[in-house]
Amino acid sequence: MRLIGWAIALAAAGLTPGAANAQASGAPVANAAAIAPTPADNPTAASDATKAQPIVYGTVGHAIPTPGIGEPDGRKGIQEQVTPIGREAVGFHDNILLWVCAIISAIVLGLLLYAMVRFRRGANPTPSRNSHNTLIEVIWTIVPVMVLVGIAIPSIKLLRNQYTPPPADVTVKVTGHQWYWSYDLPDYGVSFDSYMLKEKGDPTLKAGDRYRNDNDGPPLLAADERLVLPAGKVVKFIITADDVIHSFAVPAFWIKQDANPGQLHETWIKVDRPGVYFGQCSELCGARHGFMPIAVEIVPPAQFAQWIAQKGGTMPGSKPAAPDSTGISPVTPAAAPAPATPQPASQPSGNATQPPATNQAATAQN
Ligand SMILES: [Cu+2]
Repeated sequence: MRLIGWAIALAAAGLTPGAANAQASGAPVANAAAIAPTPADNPTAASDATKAQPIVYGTVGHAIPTPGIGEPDGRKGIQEQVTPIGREAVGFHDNILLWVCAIISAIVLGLLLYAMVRFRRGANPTPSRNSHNTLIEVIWTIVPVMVLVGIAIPSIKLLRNQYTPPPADVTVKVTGHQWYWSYDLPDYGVSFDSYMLKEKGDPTLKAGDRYRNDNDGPPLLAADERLVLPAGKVVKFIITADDVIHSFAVPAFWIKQDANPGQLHETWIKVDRPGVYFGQCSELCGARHGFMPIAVEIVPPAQFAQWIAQKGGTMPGSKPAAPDSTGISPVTPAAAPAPATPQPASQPSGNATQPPATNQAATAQN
């Protein structure tokens, strides 16, 4: 709901032509009631516009988000965490930091009140003229130092865990652009771009363009292509940008990593709970900074293989150490049941069948 508030604010400020227009024309962007019940009013849209193929909500890449999970829903506090690091960090925040803050505040407030009453002019007409007390000075130096050290130890432990990832099962290269994200899974031969889904009334929508509906996610967070990743696997993100500084942030994963041109930064997640999780670019990167959301869908590994096949990629593990016999082996998306038409057209990159993993294995064997 807060998001919607922002949408209203932005629309009011005329910052987003689409939103502004939608609002002017009485379209529902900013209306809570409109957000919830609207059914899948526009599953497909892109009839003749190239990539067609009807979207079936609830299938891989189009899972329906759970309200309040992986997206803001107006509650105060930190989003429910779904990674080990996120849970550790929230535990640290809730069970240690908040208590330390509360206790210190209470003690200081108590001392202030005590001094105000006990040493008021009426009760204490001739004030003490002492200006030093070694014992008290030692105490008020040592105690804060101990508090800081007490906070620093779990804090540094958390940072260390965050920056020493376990070996990765899946590696994703994330590139920030003005103003969209692109994702590469080099081990699977999959590359694609991900754009925000515009609202229905947006005047910049071209004929046949798909627009957002509630099964895609909340306004400003839903993306046309989600990054689909397997549950229970360690996923390493290698993050960069190709124009200005962006930041790849998904609150439910406890990740926020700057994407700098010319640099590779790294972070990781391991999510056991399948679901859809949203994030946003979190470094002011230009006029449409607010319109480059991140949508990650976590699915069971079998469905991940299916998604890879849909994207025209191959599962590296799908041919167990077969490479030596017939030089050219990467025969197969065999792993995947390949549900509908594999649908190439949509990705520009050279992602057909990709031999590199196999070649490596072959050379390693020779
Ligand atoms: Cu950005």
